[in-house]
Amino acid sequence: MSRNERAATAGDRTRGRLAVRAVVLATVAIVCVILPQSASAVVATGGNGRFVGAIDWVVWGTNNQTLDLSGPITRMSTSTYGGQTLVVSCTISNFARAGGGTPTLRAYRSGNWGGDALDELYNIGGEDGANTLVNGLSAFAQQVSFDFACNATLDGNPYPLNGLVFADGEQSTGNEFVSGEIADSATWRLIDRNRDCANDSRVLRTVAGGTDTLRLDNPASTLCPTGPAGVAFADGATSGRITVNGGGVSAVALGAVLTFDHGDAPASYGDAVHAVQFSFTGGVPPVGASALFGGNTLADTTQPSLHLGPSVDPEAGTATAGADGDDASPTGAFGPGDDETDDPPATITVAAGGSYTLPGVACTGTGSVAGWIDFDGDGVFGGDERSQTAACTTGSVALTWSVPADLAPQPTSYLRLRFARNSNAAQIAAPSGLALSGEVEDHVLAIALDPNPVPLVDPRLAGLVALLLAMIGGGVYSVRRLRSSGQPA
Ligand SMILES: [Ca+2]
Ligand SMILES: [Ca+2]
Ligand SMILES: [Ca+2]
Ligand SMILES: [Ca+2]
Repeated sequence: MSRNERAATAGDRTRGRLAVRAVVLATVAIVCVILPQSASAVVATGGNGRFVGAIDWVVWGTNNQTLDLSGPITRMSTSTYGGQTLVVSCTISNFARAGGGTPTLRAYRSGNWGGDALDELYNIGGEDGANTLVNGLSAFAQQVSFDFACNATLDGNPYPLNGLVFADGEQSTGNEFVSGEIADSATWRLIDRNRDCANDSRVLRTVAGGTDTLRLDNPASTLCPTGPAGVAFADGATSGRITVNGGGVSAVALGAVLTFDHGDAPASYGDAVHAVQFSFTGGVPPVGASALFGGNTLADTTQPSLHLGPSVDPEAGTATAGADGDDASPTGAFGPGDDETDDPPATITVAAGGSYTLPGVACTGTGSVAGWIDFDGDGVFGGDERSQTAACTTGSVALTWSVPADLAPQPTSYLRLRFARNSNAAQIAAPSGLALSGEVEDHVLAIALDPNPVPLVDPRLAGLVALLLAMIGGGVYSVRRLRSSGQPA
């Protein structure tokens, strides 16, 4: 081939590759437009926020990705709890730019700007440049408004979301702000905030025309090297309208609070999961202008109505040999880290065919309690290792087991306790799986063999035995009488 032919062939190959690439890109683009993007739930794994691990942040794209605002954008996050699939779906739509013109929104990674505070509170991989959590929606040098609406389903059935998280994802200064407008039947609560100097920013709350609008801004530009910035919760609202005003860049972040309690016995015992829905109290900013730090307090959580022991706390689930992963979780906004303080005896002494009763299992709320003990030490809670179902009416219950014949004394075994609303009692028939209320607690214990077991006698048999003994006793008495009277026995 001549140099020219080679060049022509190489050019054809390049054009061919480009054509194929264009078709692939067009196909990907079409798929992205047609299908709502679905991905695993994204929660922060680091940061000093009060709800790290509990907020499912909506990820709108890769960092700085420009979003196609020609139609609604839906993002779905999927997580699995006890074999059931929870899908949180959020849609933004009806985009408008103040003053006319084409609105532009980009996915934003808090930390792109060194003054951002959200990445100090909630991040993956670290703060600032190390953060890989892209949970913001940013506008640059324009004011963009849009509707948002979120819902959740569990295995296809509606799952209640109590509200949505709304956060300042960048650092607001001058005319910059993020605002959220919800129905005034719902309640704005401040749940988190961050700054690294004394300077304060502003919270502006406006209630008018059936709506309640919260705006986070900093018109005096009293900035810290980081922040100040706030995080709020739209309590009772899962839809509304957001406005992001960027002088330079400004960003908002949205998320849902998902809280579940998991067992912490070794994984072989199965994943016992309970949905624990906390409510918030307090933290409502005053109507009008107030200082984010100086004029406000943060909301507190309220314990769910059902829990074992003093409290329940949510966590991702930490199976450990000591069944203490939950016990060791740090104290936070959901209460004490160790919510499993009512330990069973270190050693229980039992005999095969006997019974064992664990008294004083503390429970708050009205519901059903059941327990499992791995009596045979096979690493599984068998059907014959379950106690009865005890009715809790707030206080405590006693759980009783019939000890299986294949009892194996052992230094390390496990107790699992599950508690659920009576309407969810069927969900604690098994030692694993999801229950929509209550709590699971796992504890370690040793099983010792009782050398002198009290024989278990069926009450009906006991009556028969007493009768037989009476008859035998009567016979001996008659023989003695006959002997003492000199008559032949
Ligand atoms: Ca827990
Ligand atoms: Ca535990
Ligand atoms: Ca507890
Ligand atoms: Ca077992």
